[in-house]
Amino acid sequence: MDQLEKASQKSMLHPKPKGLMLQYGTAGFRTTAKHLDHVMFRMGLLATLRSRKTKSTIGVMVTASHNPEEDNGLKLIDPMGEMVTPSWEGYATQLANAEQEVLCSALKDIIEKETINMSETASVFVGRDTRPSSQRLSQAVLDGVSCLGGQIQDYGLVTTPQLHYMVRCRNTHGCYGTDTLQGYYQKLSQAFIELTKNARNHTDDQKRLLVDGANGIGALKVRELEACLQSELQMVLFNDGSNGKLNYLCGADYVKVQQKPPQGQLEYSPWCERCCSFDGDADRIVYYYNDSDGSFHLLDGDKIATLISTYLKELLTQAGLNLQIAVVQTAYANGSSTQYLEDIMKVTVSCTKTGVKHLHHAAQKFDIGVYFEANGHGTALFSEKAEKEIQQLVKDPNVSDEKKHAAKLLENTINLINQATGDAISDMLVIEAVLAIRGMTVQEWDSIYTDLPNRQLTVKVADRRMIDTADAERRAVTPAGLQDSIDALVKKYTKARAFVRPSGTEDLVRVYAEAETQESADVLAHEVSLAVY
Ligand code: NG1
Ligand code: ZN
Repeated sequence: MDQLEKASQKSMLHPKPKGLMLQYGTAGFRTTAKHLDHVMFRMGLLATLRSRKTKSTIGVMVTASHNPEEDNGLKLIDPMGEMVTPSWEGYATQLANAEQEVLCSALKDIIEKETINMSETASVFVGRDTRPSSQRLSQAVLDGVSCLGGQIQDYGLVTTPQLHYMVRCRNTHGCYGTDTLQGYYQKLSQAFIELTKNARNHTDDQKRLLVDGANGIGALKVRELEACLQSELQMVLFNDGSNGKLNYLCGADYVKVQQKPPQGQLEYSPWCERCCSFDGDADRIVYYYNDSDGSFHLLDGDKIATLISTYLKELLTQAGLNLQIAVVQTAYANGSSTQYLEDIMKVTVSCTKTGVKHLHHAAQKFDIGVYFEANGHGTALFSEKAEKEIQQLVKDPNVSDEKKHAAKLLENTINLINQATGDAISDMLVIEAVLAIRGMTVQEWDSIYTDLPNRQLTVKVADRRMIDTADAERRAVTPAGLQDSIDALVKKYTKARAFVRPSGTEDLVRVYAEAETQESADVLAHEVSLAVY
């Protein structure tokens, strides 16, 4: 196996710090950028093997999303643009942690277990975010791919969801779209312009949206998109990277966790103006506005899921289509959102573990599955059956104008959605289109239901793996007695709920609490975090 020996030799140029152990977690590898060169090279090798195994193009994205600028990370993208399958996450961890002497045999192991034909062609798409370390690290990925003879397409600076989109386009041979940035912008903007033709009172004021680019890749890409939107959306970009640090005091994660506006917002925004924040790789989005009394209102992933699912449900009814629509959430979903969706909207709600791959998988079980994490990462998935029925209705000469109109709206909405993964740009356009079609203000959207006050905290512990959870992470199974303590604390408050879980991306434990008042939620979160020690 010549290629493997060459790869193993080349890997000495990307040395692994002895003893360093990293894990492919919920969002791939993620740690300080200086520890990642060897991981990148090896993931270039692994992506090439995965491509041979699947006979498809595989994606490698270099990013650490909402984490600090000094960090970096990597995600592997499977053929349909989804996160890599779990068994290969295991290989990723093994390969990243193999010491130099055993790297060759670690590669051989994977090839044998997966019966990979090394003479197959291989193709890998690579993308990166704007972190200073990303260019160097993505070069290490490219080295890995070329070392095993894989073909490379280096997209350079792209958002994470743009790379997912490219992979899906390539592997569906153009049925999903064209695998270029221009193809992406054209697909989305055409659908958006078609949809906003149905807008009510679409004045310039209503077309205005403030966009916090988190000083990252999303800001660059919003600028590129702008030219295609024919002024149907007038974005005022701030935190565009010109004088701020990536994710620092800005971006979707900051706004969601701190429950306050990002730095810079007030300079641009009059009271009540609609604003949104992307995260550092533009796969998350949250909306917000400041009230005339100065209070801050957050519209997070739960509010987004509610807006999108109610809009889709209404269109299905108008179109007379009998398709099952469901919303997939995690334990972090605000209790009010779940209650509204189940009791008022009569929509099926399912709860999964944190991490987009779990939500994505659960959403695939329905005709239409809308999934969002509360932090704003999500999208909607349409089954083949759903897409076919909608397309047939659009073409059917014997249906009423009302039904045809609803079917066309559904068809354009499908084209506007990035079904490969959650996508801040695509989600933003969907939300803007829905608000425009319904003639709805951000305040009206916000008033659909009222969030229960909530608080998220983190706790540093010696070993976060001592906490094991069940029931979609809503209950702690170990250590013994912890869940009983949480239950006893929760009982003290009205409409309260709390849970703890080990983070899948950082070395800490996360605590979540919600209750009838902000004070109760804050105290409960604090009390629960003390119970974790
Ligand atoms: P962890 O660190 O496992 O909580 C965080 C987010 C997830 C997901 C991943 C990947 C929260 C509470 N957790 O995971 O939802 O987005 O990062 O980015 O927001
Ligand atoms: Zn992200």
